[in-house]
Amino acid sequence: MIERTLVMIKPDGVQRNLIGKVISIFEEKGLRVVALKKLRLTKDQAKAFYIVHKERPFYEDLTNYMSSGPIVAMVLEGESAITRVREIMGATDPKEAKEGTIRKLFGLDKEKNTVHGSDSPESAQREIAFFFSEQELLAVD
Ligand code: 3AN
Repeated sequence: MIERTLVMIKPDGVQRNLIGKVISIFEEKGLRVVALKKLRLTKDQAKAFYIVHKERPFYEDLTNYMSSGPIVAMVLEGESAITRVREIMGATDPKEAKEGTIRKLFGLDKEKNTVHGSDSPESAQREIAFFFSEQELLAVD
């Protein structure tokens, strides 16, 4: 099934000039960019985005980090895009990520792991709407 998913290049990726490299990896695997923007989240926006993690011990650090510098948010589309993107990103901890995954290649630690991808169809729908209006989602034809 053709799906859409929300990907972020986190502050460590933007700061190290990896925007193009990360997008290339997704494009080479057949995913297509249907929306794209660079922005900086406020602390409150980061807290809202990660609200499902509010009870986790790393919530405060994670939301401080995600609001510490610019990020790139994008919507990717493709066959089974939600699971494909998560496979291409690799495990949360770069030390555990498989060879060739984005987090293995570029991730620094569990927090500065370069990319985010939605973990379910429900998350994808919520996260896409968090960043983009309907008019900003341009279907690939
Ligand atoms: P993933 O992004 O792989 O789905 P989640 O959903 O478990 O990982 O965690 C959400 C985000 O919280 C991760 N992307 C990661 O940056 C951060 N995170 C998860 N576990 C930790 C941890 N133990 N310490 C610091 N940050 C963490």
